[in-house]
Amino acid sequence: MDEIAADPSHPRYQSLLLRHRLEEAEKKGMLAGSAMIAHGRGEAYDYLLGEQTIPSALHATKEALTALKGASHPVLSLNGNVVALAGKEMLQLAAVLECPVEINIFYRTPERMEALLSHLEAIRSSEGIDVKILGAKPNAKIPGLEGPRANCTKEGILDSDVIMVPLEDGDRCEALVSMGKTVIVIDLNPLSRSAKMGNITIVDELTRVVTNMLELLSQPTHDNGGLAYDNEAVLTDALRHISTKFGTPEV
Ligand code: PTJ
Repeated sequence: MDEIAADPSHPRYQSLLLRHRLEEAEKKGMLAGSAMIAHGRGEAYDYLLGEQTIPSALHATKEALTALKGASHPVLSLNGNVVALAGKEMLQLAAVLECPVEINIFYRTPERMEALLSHLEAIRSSEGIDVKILGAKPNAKIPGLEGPRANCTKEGILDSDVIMVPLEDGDRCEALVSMGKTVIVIDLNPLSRSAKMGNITIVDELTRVVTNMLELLSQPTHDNGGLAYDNEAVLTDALRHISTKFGTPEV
């Protein structure tokens, strides 16, 4: 990271930090070829959202925590971007929720799986986080998907009742919903197929979501206080926020 990016007082510090994490992960062979494109699309939406957690996203985050806490077999699905941006925090979250994480990547190669697993294993041992990391030996398939992207583990994704899928591909999200799971999506694009398919969609930046979740879980109550949850309303609110950010156009 250059001098400007290393300075927390720099106005773009957070954005530069996340980019730096991706650059480092790229060097270690952890990322898909299109990882930077996906991140850039996320950045664009985040800019339009004002790089903040909007109230409807916090509402969805609380709903997601309620679902994860009430699940019999919750699991957190991790892809290359997620491990690069928030590998440590996802392991910490899984530890608090007492659930496994599963590496489940769209562009699956043995080399990438190895790089992601060893990166997470290193964090787990250096931080002393007691969490099961699944995905190394897939022994099941997600029904309705073709090829290596269908691979998963029975004890993790296949048998899960509630699954959190940050930055998920639309097809896979749809397949998981069709299996009857409660699918929690984290996606800055409220118009993506995953965002629309998910049962609970958090339209917010991944690292902010995980930070919020860890903070909420450290408090005595972290649910929505019985408020009804409507995922379509959450998506509509995010779009409204984006379209009104700069005020109403004059013409
Ligand atoms: O590691 P792999 O092989 O599983 O591949 C991972 C990527 C992300 C490359 C792959 O799933 C992909 O191509 O994803 P998409 O279809 O580009 O979708 C990514 C979505 O995540 C987009 O809608 C982005 O707006 C959104 N996004 C990107 N970065 C973030 C984000 N949402 C929340 N937080 C982010 N940091």
